[in-house]
This record gives sequence, structure tokens and C-alpha cells, in this order.
Amino acid sequence: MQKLSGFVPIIGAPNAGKSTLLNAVLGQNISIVTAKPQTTRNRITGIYTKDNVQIVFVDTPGILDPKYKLQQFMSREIESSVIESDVIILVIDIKKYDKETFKDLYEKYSNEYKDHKIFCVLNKIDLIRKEDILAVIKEISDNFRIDEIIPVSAVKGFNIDELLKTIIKYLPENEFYFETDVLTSQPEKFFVAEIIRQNVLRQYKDEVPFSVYIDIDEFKEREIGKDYIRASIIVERDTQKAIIIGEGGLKVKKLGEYSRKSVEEFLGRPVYLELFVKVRKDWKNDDDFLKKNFNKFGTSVT
Ligand SMILES: Nc1nc2c(ncn2[C@@H]2O[C@H](COP(=O)(O)OP(=O)(O)OP(=O)(O)O)[C@@H](O)[C@H]2O)c(=O)[nH]1
Ligand SMILES: [Mg+2]
Repeated sequence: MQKLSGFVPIIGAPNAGKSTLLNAVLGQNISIVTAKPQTTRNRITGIYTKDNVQIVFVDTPGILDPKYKLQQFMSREIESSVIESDVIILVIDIKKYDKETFKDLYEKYSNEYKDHKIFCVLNKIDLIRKEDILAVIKEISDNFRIDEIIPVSAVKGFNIDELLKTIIKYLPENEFYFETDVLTSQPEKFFVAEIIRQNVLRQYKDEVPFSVYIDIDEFKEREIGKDYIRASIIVERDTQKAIIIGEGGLKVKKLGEYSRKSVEEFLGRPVYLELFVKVRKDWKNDDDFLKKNFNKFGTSVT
């Protein structure tokens, strides 16, 4: 049978549910999800392969106006995932749908990427009434030239099969880009850093978790005994370091325990995880730091 294969970036506002959608189509949690906007920082490849079909999904950071250098790096991750793609998925949180905001998003992508097919995935339909879902679908189809509009609930798994079936209809005939058993192109190290960052985002409040960069200093696989992982939690200021550590080191201890458990679950083997908290002043605006570290674990699409 002829093989069908293509790249499908998942784009949208922060918190729209892009990473949850990626995890839902893959049936596995590879992209971190939290209730906080701006959770995803890099593009994350998730590869769906079944029979003669391979869809290379690319989860991206939420679209925003870059206010500091890290966000400029994040925005480039979005652009670079769209260029080579076949179908662009715009994810909208249906509860927050607003015609003007949608128009801006639509115009940006339909003007810049004229040859691409554009799908609108209306996510979080579990949160609103059916009549309201239908009203949004009608408004979009009456006003915009969107190739497909698909209502889903990524968290409940509603209509995900329909989304996959629809994407497949648009895929070009192509050889597969990846081996059939490959789920992602990022190395384990990247996911370990992301899992720790997810725990930071969930455990700490306000701005502190957004000032955190996780570096994996050492990742030693051992034949006998547990794997050894040493990670740095890099923050922007001394005050943030104190918050991460907590009184008597209790907070960072708890972070270490939770992170170890989630890393073990992900890797399927026991690990010994050591965390160190360090300050790199204002790293989010530091070009040298970002050039060296952003995307250091190779999250490139191919
Ligand atoms: N009720 C409901 N909540 C959802 C759904 N999909 C995602 N969420 C929630 O929305 C929040 C954000 O989800 P993410 O997947 O992290 O959103 P994102 O678009 O990747 O966000 P960024 O990475 O920050 O751009 C989380 O709390 C999810 O559990 C859905 O279908 N229904
Ligand atoms: Mg995300």
C-alpha cells in the first residue's frame, strides 16, 4: 500500500490544550501539561504511525508577543515547525473563543502559509453546551476559509479518532520520516529535564516557576544499580533560589522526590536523582545563555 506521511504542527494560544492534544493523539504523555500558560517552551515531536500512515505532530509553545529573549526563542520554535508542514492545526480553547482573536490568528497563518491546509480544532468541548459549540462552528465556517473544523476534548479523548481520520485524508504520498517504532525525536535527557520542570510548575506559585531552566549535568546509565541523574535548577535571582529550596530544604526535597517518581515512571527503571539550585542572573534575557542552552537537547524536527 502507498505510504502517506507528513508534518502537522499544533499551534495556538498559551493554555489552549496543545500539549494535551498531542498526548491524546499519541495515547502517551510525552509533552508536559500544567494548568499554567506558557508551559511548553520547545517544539516537541510526537510521531503517530499506524499501517501505511505516519503523522509527525509538532507541539509548540503558545503564541504570544515576545517580551523577553526566551520568548523570542520560543516564537522561533513555532515558525520553524510550520514551514515544512502539510496541515497546520490551530487549537482554540472553545471557552475562550472570540471572533477578533481568532481572526488575527487565522489571518497570520492563512496569509503566511498559503499552500498549507488549515484545521481549526475547537478544544475543551467538555466545558460548554452543545448549542454553544454549534454556534462557534457556524461562526467560523461562515466567516473564514478553514479547511476543517473539528470539535474535540483532548482531556476526555472525545473525537480524537475523527481528527486523525481527517488529517489522514490530507496527507501526501510520502515515505515515512521515522522508523515505525519511534515515538519522538527528542532524547531521554530532554524529557527528564521537562518532567522536573513540570514538577516545578506544579509545586511553586506565581512567577518563580517561569524563571526556572533545568539543565541535566550528568545522566549515567548503569548496568548494576540505579541510573544516576544530576540536574541543575537554574533561577534568575537569589531570592528565587531561596524559594525553590524552602525552609530547611524541605521544598526542594519534596521536588526531588516527586520528580524522581515521575522520571522513573517515564523511563521504566529506578533512578537516583540529585538536584542542585543555581543562580544565573536574568538568564531569560541572556543571549549567550540562551544560545548555548535553549534547545540544547536537540528538539529539532528531523
Ligand atoms: N476541561 C478541559 N481541560 C483541558 C482540555 N485540554 C487541556 N485542558 C487543560 O488545559 C490546561 C492547559 O493544557 P496544556 O495542554 O498544557 O495547554 P498548552 O496549549 O499546551 O499550553 P502552553 O504549553 O502553555 O502553550 C491544562 O490544565 C489541561 O488539563 C480539555 O479538552 N478539556
Ligand atoms: Mg504546551
